[in-house]
Amino acid sequence: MIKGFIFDLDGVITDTAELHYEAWKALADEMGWDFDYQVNDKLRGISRMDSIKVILEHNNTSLEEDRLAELATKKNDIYVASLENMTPDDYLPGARELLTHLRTEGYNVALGSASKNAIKVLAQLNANIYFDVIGDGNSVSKSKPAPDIFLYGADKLKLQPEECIVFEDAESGVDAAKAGGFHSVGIGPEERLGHADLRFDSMSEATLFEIKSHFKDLF
Ligand code: G16
Ligand code: MG
Repeated sequence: MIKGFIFDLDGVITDTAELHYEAWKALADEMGWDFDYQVNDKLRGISRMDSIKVILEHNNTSLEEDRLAELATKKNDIYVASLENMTPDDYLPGARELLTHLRTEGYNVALGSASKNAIKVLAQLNANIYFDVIGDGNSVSKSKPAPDIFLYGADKLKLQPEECIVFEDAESGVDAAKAGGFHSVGIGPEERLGHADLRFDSMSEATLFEIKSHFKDLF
């Protein structure tokens, strides 16, 4: 029986991919690295340090761990500054409606994000009210595709993985949900999320009615 929902943040509740792109692009330009939207898409759901490694690999370059951390911090400063412009108008269409519906129906809801800036993003959106538990990039050490962040959320909600549905926009996020024994809903294209139990092109289609219709034996 489904009792809880665990939401990824970036790409599910709000679209920060563009802000991450702009911050990585500014760093890449300064460093003379090649970086485009295709590379940016590979960074979906993965941690900041893993992201910079993907960018370096794409450029056939390597750097010492200390220097990597320094540059990742530089990118993060640019990203965090850009969050100042985020407002409650920046939910992805349909996200706030679904969160509100889950609240009124009394479901348990957790955040399961890889971001260390999740608290800041939730504050900008005024979204704290929708979550019983916040799991972010500071809650666990192993990032997606490891299931740890979702297991953390379920544990804090006092639920078993099979009692929860995870919402994800990243391939590695659906992998993580599956590895942990959760039901999964993918938000995005078939090429990226074809392995999710249920998939929608966007959050505006992800209504509680549609979810209940698909997982009908579990409600
Ligand atoms: C998000 C983004 C990733 C980003 C990661 C870490 O994960 O999708 O692109 O690299 O957070 O973010 P930060 O640098 O803010 O710690 P999620 O899991 O919310 O999609
Ligand atoms: Mg995401």
